[in-house]
Amino acid sequence: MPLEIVRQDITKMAVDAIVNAANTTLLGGGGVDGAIHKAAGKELLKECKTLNGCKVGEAKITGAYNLPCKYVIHTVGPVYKDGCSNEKQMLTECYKNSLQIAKTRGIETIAFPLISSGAYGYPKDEALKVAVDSITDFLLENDMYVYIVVFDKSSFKISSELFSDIQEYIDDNYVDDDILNRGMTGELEAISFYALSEAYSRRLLEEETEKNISEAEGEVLLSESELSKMPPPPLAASMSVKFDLDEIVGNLDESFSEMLLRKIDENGMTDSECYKKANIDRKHFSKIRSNKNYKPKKQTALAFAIALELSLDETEDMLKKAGFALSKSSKFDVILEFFISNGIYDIHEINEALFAFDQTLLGA
Ligand code: AR6
Repeated sequence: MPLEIVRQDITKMAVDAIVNAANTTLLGGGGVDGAIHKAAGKELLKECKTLNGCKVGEAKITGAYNLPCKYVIHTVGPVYKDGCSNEKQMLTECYKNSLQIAKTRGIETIAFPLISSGAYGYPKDEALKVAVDSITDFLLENDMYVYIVVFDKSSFKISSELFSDIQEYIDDNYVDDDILNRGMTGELEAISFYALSEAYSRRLLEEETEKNISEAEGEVLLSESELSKMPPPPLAASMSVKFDLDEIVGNLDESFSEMLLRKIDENGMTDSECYKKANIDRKHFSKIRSNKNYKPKKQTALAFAIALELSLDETEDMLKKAGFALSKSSKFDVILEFFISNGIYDIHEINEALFAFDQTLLGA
C-alpha cells in the first residue's frame, strides 16, 4: 500500500527514513523531536549542529545513528496561528521538500509524524488532510511507500461530522454477530436443508448419468459379446467426470482480474490512474494484470471497487469474483457500504475513517 496510516512510535519504524518535526535551530526539543534525538543518541545532535538550522517548510537530512531507520529528514512545520497565515502552504512545503530529499537519496520507504499537530498547534484533522493530500500528490508521479505515523488514538481525529455520520450508519446497519447467531437459526436450518436437498438432487443426477453411461455402453457391448455382463470399467467413469470438470472449468465466469481490466477500459481510465486511486502499488497491479486467476485480498478488491467508483451492486459483483461478499456483521463492510452508498470514493478519506474505527485499511 503506497500510503498507509499506522499507530506507532516513529522511533521504532524500521523504514529507510523517518521525518522529524523539528524547530528552526535543529538542535532538538520536545515531542517527536525529543523522542528521535533520545533514541538516536548524541551523535545526531552533533551532526545537526553542522547544518546551520532550517527554515520553516524546508527539510534537511542526517544519519539515523541508533535508530532502526537509515536516515532522519528534519523539517520545520509552521506554528498554527489562525489558519489564514499561510500555514497550509508552509505545511505542504514540509511534506513536499522532505519527499523530494527522500527521492534524491533513493529512499523507498519513509515515515512521517503529523507535523505541526503537537506543540505547534495545527488542528489534527486539518494537519492529517494536508499530510494525505501532499503525499498523494507526490505518489501520483513517484513510487515510494509512505507511512503517516499517528502516535496515539487521541491524537487522531477525522472530522467529527463524518465520524458521527458513520457511527449513525453503523448503528442502523451493523448486525452484531450474537444477534446474527441468535436470529439466524431458522435461516441457517433452511440453508442446510437447501444444501442437503441440493446435494441429494446432485446425487440423483449422478446416478442417472452413471446409469445412462452403463446403458449406453451396454448397447454397444450387447451387440458384441458376453462381456456385456461386466460392469463398466472404473476408468471410463472417471474419464467422464474429468470431461465434465474440464467443461465446467472451461466455462467459468469472468474472473476478478478480467472484470477489473474490463471496468478500467469502460471507465476510460489508464491502469496507473486506477491503481494509484486504489492505493495499490504498481508491482502488485502488474501481478493482478498478468494472472487471470489472481485471488486478491478483500481489502484489495474493495480498493479497486472504490477506485472504479462502482455502485453497491457492482461492488458486490466484483467482490463475488474474488470469493467475498459484504456483510452486515462486519464493521469494515458496513463502513464501506456507508461510503459507497453516499458516493464518496476518496480512498484516503475512507482509510482515515477505517483507521478511526480501528479497521483494516483499503489497499494492498
Ligand atoms: N512518534 C510519532 N508521533 C509522535 C511521537 C512519536 N514518538 N511523539 C509525538 N508525536 P510535535 P510540532 C506526535 O509537538 O507540533 C518540538 O519541541 C504528536 O502526537 O512533536 O511540529 C520541536 O523541537 C503530534 O501529533 O511537533 C518544535 O519546537 C506530532 O507528533 C516543536 O516541538 C507532532 O507533535 C514542533 O512542534
